[in-house]
Amino acid sequence: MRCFFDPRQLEHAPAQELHNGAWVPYGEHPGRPRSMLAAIGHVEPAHDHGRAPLLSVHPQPYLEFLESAYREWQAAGRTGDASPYAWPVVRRRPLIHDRIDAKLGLYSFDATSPIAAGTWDSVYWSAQTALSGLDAVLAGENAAFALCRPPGHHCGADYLGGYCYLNNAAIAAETAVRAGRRVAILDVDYHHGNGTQDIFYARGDVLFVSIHADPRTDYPYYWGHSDETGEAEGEGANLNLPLPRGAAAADYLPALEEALGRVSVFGPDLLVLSFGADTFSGDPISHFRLERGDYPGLARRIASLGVPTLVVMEGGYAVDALGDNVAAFLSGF
Ligand code: OKP
Ligand code: ZN
Repeated sequence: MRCFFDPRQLEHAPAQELHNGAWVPYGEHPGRPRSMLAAIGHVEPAHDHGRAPLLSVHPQPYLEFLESAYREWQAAGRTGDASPYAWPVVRRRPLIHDRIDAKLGLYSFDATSPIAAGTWDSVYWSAQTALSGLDAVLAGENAAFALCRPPGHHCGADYLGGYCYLNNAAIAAETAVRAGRRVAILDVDYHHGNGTQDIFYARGDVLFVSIHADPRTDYPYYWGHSDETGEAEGEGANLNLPLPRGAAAADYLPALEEALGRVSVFGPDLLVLSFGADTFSGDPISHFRLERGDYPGLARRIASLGVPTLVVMEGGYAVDALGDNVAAFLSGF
């Protein structure tokens, strides 16, 4: 399978201060792509598609914020990485904000995603990697793998969060729609893809289906519940299939059958698969029990739809096992 990755995606490397004052890499770090690169072997660099496809999902002021946030944080005399800490939740109203601290809260929904010196370059090239994988599928490949990192499925059109800054899967999906394809998105990361859901929630022309840990117990808590079915034109084009903690392959497979059934009825000619390997039993922040040996079969079942598929990388934090788990999954295509 053709695989895509750009070395600039390694530059995003926020640090996290522990209670004892020590600094460690935070949860989503460059060791993740390194593990996948070691297992996959051959990757092709991304082509630069410019900003237009990013702007098809994300508004210009949000992109300007992402690109300048670290610089503005430093210019304000702050040290370390820029990270939101105050949000306009109570009696919010539209205001013009100049202060970087205020902008961070305006353009985020949580505090898990710091902006460091290399963040903009990494997220820009992560999106370009998704677009480069899409080119391969549009050109006739049955499947391609976009080794996107940082991931994207938690961020919405104008907010970051959950280690995500640009929604790579949504950018690829929207670009495919504009190329005339009928697009379904299937999200099999452990966590609900709340950002992708939000971007397409009122759209009937793009199907979003997600299998994930029940948000009553797991991040992102406020989205991913089974009664979220879409709105307006998009009513019925959103399907959430939450599973309880502890779910193993025998529990996962029926949900996958239901998800694929819905995808089949929708009748896409292109599938964007948001793939997270954090469904693995050994994942340090997740609680499903899929094993490496389960991944090829899951992938084969998805591939059996016969729909050209762009696999977009999302989460997966058991770093030592990550590359081999991803390679196992890709071997099923
Ligand atoms: C991103 B993706 C850990 C809290 C982590 C954020 C999880 C983001 C997951 N102490 N909360 O969906 O894999
Ligand atoms: Zn995840």
